[in-house]
Amino acid sequence: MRAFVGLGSNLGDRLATLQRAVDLLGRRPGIRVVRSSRVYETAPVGGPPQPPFLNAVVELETLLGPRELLEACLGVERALGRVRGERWGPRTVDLDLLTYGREEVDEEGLVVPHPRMHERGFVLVPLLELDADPPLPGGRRVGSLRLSPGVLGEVEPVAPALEVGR
Ligand code: X6L
Ligand code: MG
Ligand code: MG
Repeated sequence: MRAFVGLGSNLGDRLATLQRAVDLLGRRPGIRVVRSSRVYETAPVGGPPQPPFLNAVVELETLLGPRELLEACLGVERALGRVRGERWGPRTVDLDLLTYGREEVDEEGLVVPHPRMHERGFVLVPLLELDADPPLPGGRRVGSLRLSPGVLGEVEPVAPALEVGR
């Protein structure tokens, strides 16, 4: 199955952390990282005042089901030393399962497509680099989103795509 995962970091060496996350994800059984978006610096949205993020999106080919893929993402977060503190607070690394094919999943702790993804420039901008017509919550299409002003701003490419398959 084709899936998209959003990556974010706003603590430590953010770019090195995102690259390590891609490396670790691609080493898990049943996951191949197909390609990455460029890396964007983005203003923090929600939560306390906190440093700017680096965000990217990767496209995966996976043999795993959505729950197993979520567990793999959480495993990578733990391997990179993520400590969960305040809700929406700063984090070393965050891996969010955005979409899993065109499947809709709504289970405890696992909602796909990610219910807020279409409102967030730090997800949409890198995702649209990889897929001009991505699955969105509620069967929405990109062309029919009415994005509030600013959603696509405060998102600047700062580095090329993360390396895949190393
Ligand atoms: C009102 C209330 C409007 C809350 C928005 C939006 C809360 C996004 C949390 C919100 C609200 C989030 C990242 C981030 C976070 C990230 C950037 C979240 C969870 N993660 N900002 N904020 N990049 N730029 O990866 O997404 S915390
Ligand atoms: Mg997140
Ligand atoms: Mg998360």
